[in-house]
Amino acid sequence: MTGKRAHKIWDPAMECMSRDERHALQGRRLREVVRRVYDNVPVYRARMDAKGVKPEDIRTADDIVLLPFTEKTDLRDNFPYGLFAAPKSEIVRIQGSSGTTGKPIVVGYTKNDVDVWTQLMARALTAAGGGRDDIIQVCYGYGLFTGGLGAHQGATEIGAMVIPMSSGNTQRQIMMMREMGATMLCCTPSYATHLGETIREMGLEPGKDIHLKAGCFGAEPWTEEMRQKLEELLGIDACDLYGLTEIAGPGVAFECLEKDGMHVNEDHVMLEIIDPVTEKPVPEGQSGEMVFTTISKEGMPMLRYRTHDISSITTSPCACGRTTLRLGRLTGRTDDMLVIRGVNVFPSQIESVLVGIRGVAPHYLLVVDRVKSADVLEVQVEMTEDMFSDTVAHIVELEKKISGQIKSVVGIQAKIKLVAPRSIPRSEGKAKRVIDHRKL
Ligand code: DLL
Repeated sequence: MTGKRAHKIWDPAMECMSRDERHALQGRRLREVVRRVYDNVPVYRARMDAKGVKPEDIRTADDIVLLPFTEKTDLRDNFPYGLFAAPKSEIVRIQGSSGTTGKPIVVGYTKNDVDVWTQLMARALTAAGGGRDDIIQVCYGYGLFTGGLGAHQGATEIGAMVIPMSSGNTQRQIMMMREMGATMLCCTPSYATHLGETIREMGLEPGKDIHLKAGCFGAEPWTEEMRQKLEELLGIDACDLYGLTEIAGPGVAFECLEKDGMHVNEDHVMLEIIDPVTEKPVPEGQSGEMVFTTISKEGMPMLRYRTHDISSITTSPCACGRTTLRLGRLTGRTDDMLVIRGVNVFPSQIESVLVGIRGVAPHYLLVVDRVKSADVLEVQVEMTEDMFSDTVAHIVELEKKISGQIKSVVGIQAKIKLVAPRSIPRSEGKAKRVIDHRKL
């Protein structure tokens, strides 16, 4: 949907303050957080000592560059409590993420941390048009994963009616959405697509049987093409939502209805974009690795956390009136990048090709293998029902078209395998888009 609504802002004082004022606030908060971790977390103290940096060296927000980086391995190595900066008696919540291998990572929140996170999500839901008259269905998973509880807390804060469905059981989700008259949806974009398709297959019509107006979708990469598909499928405004367990959970950054980049909650986090190799900042507008520092967290603050997520920022004003930095759509993670025959390929590049092609559905899987020491990429993509019953000649033609477009966008030849509708497994949470046999 392109029609813009009037912009609502949850906390205008913080979201619309001048950039100079915010920079000063960041400096004050950064000084406090650095002092806190230096005094309470031996790992940070040792890192800062090794770099010859003392808390008193941090005077303004610009001094952030003096601080050491933190990596996901630091969370694993210090599992479970090693990075906590507050006594356990002050921690009221644990959240975590399983990651792909080994030990989980856990993060501890004080009461104040939960309140701040709630505010961040209240801002995000308000920016997507949410308010007290809304009925918000949360189908992010509840539990250690931050999606469910994060969206739930924010929705409660704005006074909406929350339907805490958690993930899974698509038929029941749709029944509740219809009967309760849900107006907003929170889940991963891949699951939203699955919900939308199932709604259509059940013969239900958005606008008539389903009354969603907007959704806050995140937790995995998605493309502009996928947004358009989702907006058409469900008749909604689909807003991007970003976050990660280590920093807060969902709400670190969010889109407003301008849908022109995600506003970063800079009064609580500082964002740097660096070249992942040189570790130096890249100019505004250029892509690089996102590095976050939490400046108000008490339980487990993070200094210069290397997310491995890739994006760019702009400080240009947004029509909504917020003055915060905006993040471009995430193009992927440095560790998601596939190197195929020496060419860097992001799954999102392939998604943007596939979603724009008639005859295929937005469900795909990239299978990478090494055959006789050469890398081979197979793109499995589902055909739509009409295509599935079309002639073999048309299917072959479609394969050629997809392969040609992938070649022109990413520069490599991929083998295209058109598969039957609904044959690629659906995910209730984050979609799995890549199987790399070279790594297995
Ligand atoms: O995915 C938190 C979240 C929940 C965000 C619900 C948005 C909505 P983790 O499980 O720790 O936390 O995974 C964080 O997911 O580093 C990104 O790689 C990816 N990610 C999160 N949001 C987006 C997004 C949650 N909007 C990791 N676009 C991050 C692209 C995203 N990738």
